[in-house]
Amino acid sequence: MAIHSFLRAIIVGAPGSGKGTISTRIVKDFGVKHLSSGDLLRKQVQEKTEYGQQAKNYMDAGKLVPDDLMLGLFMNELKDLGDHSWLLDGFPRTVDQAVALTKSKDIDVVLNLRIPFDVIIDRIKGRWTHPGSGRIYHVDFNPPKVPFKDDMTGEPLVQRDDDKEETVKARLEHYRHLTHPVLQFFSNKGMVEEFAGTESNEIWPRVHKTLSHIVTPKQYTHYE
Ligand code: G5P
Ligand code: MG
Repeated sequence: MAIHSFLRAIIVGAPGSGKGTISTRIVKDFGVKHLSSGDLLRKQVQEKTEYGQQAKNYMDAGKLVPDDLMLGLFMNELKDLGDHSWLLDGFPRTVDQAVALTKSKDIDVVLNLRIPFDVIIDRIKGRWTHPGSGRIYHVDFNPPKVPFKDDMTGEPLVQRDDDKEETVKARLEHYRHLTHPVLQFFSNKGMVEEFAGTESNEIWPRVHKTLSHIVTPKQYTHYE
């Protein structure tokens, strides 16, 4: 694949597969703009906007937010990306979303994280997030410097409302039924790169190598 001047990528994977974790590393090494649909929705919920109030019930039940609502919110954000490298995390999640996206944007690669479901349940139990920035921690894997406080701001960390075990199971079911066809959609176009494993630290160098064939990294960071 030829080296491009900027990167247009999508990261896909089940809830808790490490999309946010790997995205943070891609942002750092490749200087891309990261657009997370979940972070965008949680911001709307926090700010009690019309979008947020409609989306919250679906999110708390572990269901996908309806396409018309999601497209209204996300496609608007996409307009501002211009000629910048970008990475979409959590979008598209249905075939209708994928069709709408590919009508307006070219995509270089779809990164698919394949993590066993039993590993995921354990990970989500230990996740804490900083609501203001979306920064993610884990009690063992990636603990904050001060327990339950964000490293950058010192503000309290919270557990996501949709991280209760029953809700996580519902999210995994919806993933199986609705998002799998999205992968098929992109596979048919030859765009999907698969990353199977149980550890983000082991997957990350492979993701880095794949992306380095598309764009030149801004910096090289090595993770143990
Ligand atoms: P989100 O916000 O997109 P999900 O469900 O797709 O949510 P989630 O939960 O954010 O995905 P992730 O980003 O894939 O998971 O995973 P992560 O946060 O990086 O890692 C999970 C935890 O494991 C963290 O604590 C991390 O530190 C830890 N971890 C990572 N790697 C390792 C490791 O190697 N070892 C260990 N021990 N730990 C590790 O969507 C939320 C909701 O928004 C709506 C839906 O309602 C959805 O349910 N939504 C949409 N609805 C419709 N259409 C869309 N496009 C939508 N997008 C969002
Ligand atoms: Mg995430």
